[in-house]
Amino acid sequence: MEALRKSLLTFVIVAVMIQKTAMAAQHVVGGSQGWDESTDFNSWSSGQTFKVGDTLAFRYSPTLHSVVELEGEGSYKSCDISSTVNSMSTGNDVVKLNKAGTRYFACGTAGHCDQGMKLKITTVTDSAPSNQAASSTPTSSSAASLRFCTPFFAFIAAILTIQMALVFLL
Ligand SMILES: [Cu+2]
Repeated sequence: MEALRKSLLTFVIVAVMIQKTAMAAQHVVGGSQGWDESTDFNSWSSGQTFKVGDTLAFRYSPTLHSVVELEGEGSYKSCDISSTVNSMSTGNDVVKLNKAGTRYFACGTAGHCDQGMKLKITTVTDSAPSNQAASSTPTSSSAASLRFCTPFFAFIAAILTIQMALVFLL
C-alpha cells in the first residue's frame, strides 16, 4: 500500500509540473546566440510571442555582461542605465512576465547598450490572439485551442486533486 501511495503521489507531482510547463513558455533571450553584443535582439523578439506567465532567460558570461531592467522608452532609446528598476548578474537570469505591457532591458556593462545590447519586449494576455478572428472567420483555430486549453487543464487538475485526496485517505 505504501508503494502504491508513493507511485500515485509521484504521478500527481509530475502531472502538475507538466501542466505548468505546457502553459508557460520560456524564451531564451537571443536564442542560441544568447545575451551578447553580436545578437540582433530586434529580429529575435519580432519572432516571439510573449504571453503573461512566460519567462525570459538571459544567458551570458557574468564576467562580461549583466542585465538591467530600464524604467521606460526614454532610457531604452538613450541607453540611460543610471536608474534602473532591477539588475541581475548571475549569468542565467530568469525574468517572469507577470503582466501585459512593455518592458525594457539592457546590459549594465559600460558601452554595451550602445552597441545594441538592449531588448524591448511587449507581453500580451493569453486571450489577445482572439482579436485577430474579427478580420477573418469568427473562430480561428488558434483562438479555439486557447479556449480549450484552460478548461482542459483545470479539469485534469481537479481529477488529480481528488485522486490525491483518495490516496491520503486510503
Ligand atoms: Cu554586455
